[in-house]
Amino acid sequence: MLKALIFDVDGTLADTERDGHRPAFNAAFREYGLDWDWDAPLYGQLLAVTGGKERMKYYVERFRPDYVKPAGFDDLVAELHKAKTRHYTRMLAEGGIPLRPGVKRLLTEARGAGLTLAVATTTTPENVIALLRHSLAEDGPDWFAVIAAGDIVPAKKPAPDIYVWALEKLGLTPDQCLAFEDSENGILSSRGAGLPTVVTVNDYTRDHDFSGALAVLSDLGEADAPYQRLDKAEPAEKGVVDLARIRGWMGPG
Ligand code: XBP
Ligand code: MG
Repeated sequence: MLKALIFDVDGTLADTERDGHRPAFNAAFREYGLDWDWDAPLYGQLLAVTGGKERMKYYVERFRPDYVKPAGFDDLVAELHKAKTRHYTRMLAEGGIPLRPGVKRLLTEARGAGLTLAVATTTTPENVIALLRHSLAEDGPDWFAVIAAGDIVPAKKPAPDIYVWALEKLGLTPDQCLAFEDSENGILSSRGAGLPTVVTVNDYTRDHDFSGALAVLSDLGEADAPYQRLDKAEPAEKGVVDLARIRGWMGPG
């Protein structure tokens, strides 16, 4: 029986990457006098690596052979990442990034029906709290029984560890939960933990491989703007993702 919904954050709850994390990284780079500047297409390539610190190191290795790493490069990356988190959370506090269609509607319905809500994400905990507070509701973080985020597991997505950690905290088995993801790294992680997974794509992830998804959708849909199902040519399914539809997909259990 379905007991909990577990949400990825970046790209799933909100389109945070292109106009949120990316400019926050760039602001941190400027603050530290670096000539690093990540435009939107480059950022799409950098998203191959999850985790901000890991992404900066990947950028240097893959795209900046000219950059001479200083002694204590890992410390510099950690400092840059702190600055980036500060810029990102400030942008959210200034009212930056709305939730994706259908997210608040589904969270509200699930809460009302007594389902447990959780988060499983690679991003830093402060970022999750700021997004939930500023884009969902002042008490948004309290809607979630478990927030699994950031460095609490060393192996980030696509490793299943963050979902396994969330399941342990919830005290639930994978078949009692449904995960929501937006990316290939995300579904590799959730499916690796054995979770049925619904995918809502975005511009960065539309062409990813979502093998094993329960459904691949444009978004969660609103009554006046239904989702489109992308993983099946027919039937041309449309609608809103609500608990009735989820139970239809998952079976009686
Ligand atoms: C999210 C990420 C994160 C964010 C940046 O992936 O990859 O790295 O881009 O967050 P997912 P931090 O949606 O699959 O969890 O800079 O806080 O790491
Ligand atoms: Mg994501």
